Amino acid sequence: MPEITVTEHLLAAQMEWSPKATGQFTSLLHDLIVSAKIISRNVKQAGLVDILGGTGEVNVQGERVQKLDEFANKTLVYRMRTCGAVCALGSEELEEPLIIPPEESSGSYIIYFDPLDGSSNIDVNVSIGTIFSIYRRREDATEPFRAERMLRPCDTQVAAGYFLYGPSTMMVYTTGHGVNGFTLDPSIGEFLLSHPNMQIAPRGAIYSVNASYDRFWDEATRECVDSFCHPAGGQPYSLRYVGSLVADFHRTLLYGGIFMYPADTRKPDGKLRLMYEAAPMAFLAEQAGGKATDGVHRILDKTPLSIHERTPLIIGSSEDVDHVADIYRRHGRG
Ligand code: P6P
Repeated sequence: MPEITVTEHLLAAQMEWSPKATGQFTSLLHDLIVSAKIISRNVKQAGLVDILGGTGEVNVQGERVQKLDEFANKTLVYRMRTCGAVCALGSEELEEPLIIPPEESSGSYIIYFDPLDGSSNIDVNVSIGTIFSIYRRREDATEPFRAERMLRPCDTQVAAGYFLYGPSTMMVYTTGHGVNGFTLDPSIGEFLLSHPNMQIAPRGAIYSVNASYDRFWDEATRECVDSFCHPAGGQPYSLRYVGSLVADFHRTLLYGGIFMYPADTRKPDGKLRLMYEAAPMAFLAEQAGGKATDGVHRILDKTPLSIHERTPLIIGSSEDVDHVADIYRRHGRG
């Protein structure tokens, strides 16, 4: 099969689905891909450069900022500001959204990103990733964009995806017409189509949750988790947990099963952020035939009240996600 680059794949898809495309989205995706190639290069060198020292600072999430986090955020902010397609951006590393003045960009797109998710794993050489979610602004581009317009219904995403910095660097994304995976060929510096039309099996055999939080869960959540490791009938599921959402979700996308980050007594709204972690993964999951909820309610039916809003996340094979929702409803949720 001849190699197909991600740009060729996108252009072919636009010919089919968006013949009136202006090229803005292509420009945005190009700069996103260049950012990821730069971040990937630095991540691969993480053990060689004294980059592990961390900045000693703490970000808006109260998490220690690693220098790579800061580098990844600066790389993405610079390229999203200058690509000419973006009017506003939200980042895990920025307390406030960045509104790009009309004199700098007449862009029509809003982008959220987690520049380097799972960065606590950098020190131990475990896969980490960049997650992105893209919306299109609604009103006329000449009207100054207002920050409150960042709070979009999650089911209005026009694109979402992630870059996974693992043994190989991958890009997985959707524009609402299925999910496709591309693997970076370092010898030519191109992402090549390696996983066309990715689909999640309706049911899996792996569950993924930080089981050490058992003591903080409510009875319903304990019953959900227990139903996978001690099922009433059939084989127990295997437990796999990397602690890096991009890695745990990517495995769930490929192998099926379920990833859970439920609410608990310390984090009543869960830990993961809606706009740049849960919602993009939910878009991908549904496009691949899977499901994503907060335990009961569909993630894509949510509209945030703030850009860093958190949510519990139950995502993966449709039958496994439904199984969890049934247990929560039996305990009066929903
Ligand atoms: P815990 C990484 O910090 C992250 O935001 C996600 O990538 C990951 O799924 C989760 O937190 C892990 O959290 O509490 O299990 O360490």
